[in-house]
Amino acid sequence: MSADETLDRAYADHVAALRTAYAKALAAHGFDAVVIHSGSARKRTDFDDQYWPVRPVPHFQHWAALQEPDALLVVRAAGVPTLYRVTHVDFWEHPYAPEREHFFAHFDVRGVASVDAVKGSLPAGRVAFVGDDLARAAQLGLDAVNPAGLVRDLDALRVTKSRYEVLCLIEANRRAARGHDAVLAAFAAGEGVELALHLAYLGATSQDDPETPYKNIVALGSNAATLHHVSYGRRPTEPTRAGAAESLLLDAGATFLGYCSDITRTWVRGRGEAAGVFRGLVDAMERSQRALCDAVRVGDGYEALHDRSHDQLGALLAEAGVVRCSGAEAVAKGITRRFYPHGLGHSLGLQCHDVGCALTKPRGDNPFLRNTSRIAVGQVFTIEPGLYFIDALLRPLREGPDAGLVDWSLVDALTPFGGIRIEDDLFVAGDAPGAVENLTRPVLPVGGGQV
Ligand SMILES: [Mn+2]
Repeated sequence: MSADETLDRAYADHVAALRTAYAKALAAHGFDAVVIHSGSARKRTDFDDQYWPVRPVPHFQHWAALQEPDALLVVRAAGVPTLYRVTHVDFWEHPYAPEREHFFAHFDVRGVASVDAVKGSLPAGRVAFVGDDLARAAQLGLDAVNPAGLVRDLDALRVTKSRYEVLCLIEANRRAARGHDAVLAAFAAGEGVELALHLAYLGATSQDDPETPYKNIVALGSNAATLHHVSYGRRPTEPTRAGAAESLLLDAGATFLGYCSDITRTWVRGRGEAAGVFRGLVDAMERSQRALCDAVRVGDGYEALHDRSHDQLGALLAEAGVVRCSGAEAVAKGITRRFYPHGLGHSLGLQCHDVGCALTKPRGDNPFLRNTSRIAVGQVFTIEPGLYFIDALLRPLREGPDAGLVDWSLVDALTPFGGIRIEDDLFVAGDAPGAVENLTRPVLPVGGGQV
């Protein structure tokens, strides 16, 4: 079977399962049908006439890989769903053509002149509206807008991924890998302008900036200490100009049929004492990240894995001499949380931070953890431990009673390198220990290191 046939068949199973699951959810909440609106273009500001490209609502994309405003999918308790597409007569612009057309055959597709034209064709009975343009719900005369119970059940369907969705996530990883390879090559060749690296990534992945799953994080040197560094430098950095050692943190993904990849790599070029220590830390973080990926077990809490990432970071900081206490003490005193403030990872799918894995709050000392679920077959999530030299977070430690537990001259020497994050996307394919598939490493084998 060709890859295209495999994807088509997997989609047929995906949509059949969705129809069954939607019928159940509709019945559970007393609805006869649901209208899912793809979305509307949003204005960049109220004071001009420019719009952002539409990013379809995920419930819509769960069915149809169609990046088109004002498409309406009507799903009833039984029968083939109806897909209404507004046939725009617009000589200013028109929407993206879908990358693949495999989904059309699974819907009763109808062209309409406007959203208003759908109103008379809505199913009888109680009809819910799911979407983010509430004006459209009003236009259609629907007042059950994003009903909480129904939306919760529909979101739950996105937590475990179908074979089709995993194939899309694999392709999204493959595309992102091309970008990471291109940026690494440019960095290795001496490129020291963040904007140039960002544009190289877009070019290699054939993505326009608004199409990426999230804004690329392209950080040279100390900018890596800004966790979401997206204000790219437009001139060569100081170390590049001086021919000194430099680090690069690239956190960037790609989309395929609406599904996202989310990958981070950290590199260092050049030599010198501090660069050597930093490289050693990158290598240690790489080993730690791989060990965490290997430790994923069905039935365990993800938060326990996050705690384990702090234990490993504590050991690693002690080993490198960054802390002058045991790793366990560094964790117990909250020191590792000053070097690694974010969570170990998050659910991934149609949204970069996908739904369903953060239904309960994390413990108070893990405020930014976005996955508190029990690890289950079918989940896709990231594993992305980090280590950073963030002045604002380290200052209270430096000025507090535990200051003596840190080698500050070493911290100061490492601060120009910003930080380290290594991130892969994992699919829990089965409940045996070896049944967790890393979707990233087959296409991007190394997490970082010296170039
Ligand atoms: Mn991530």
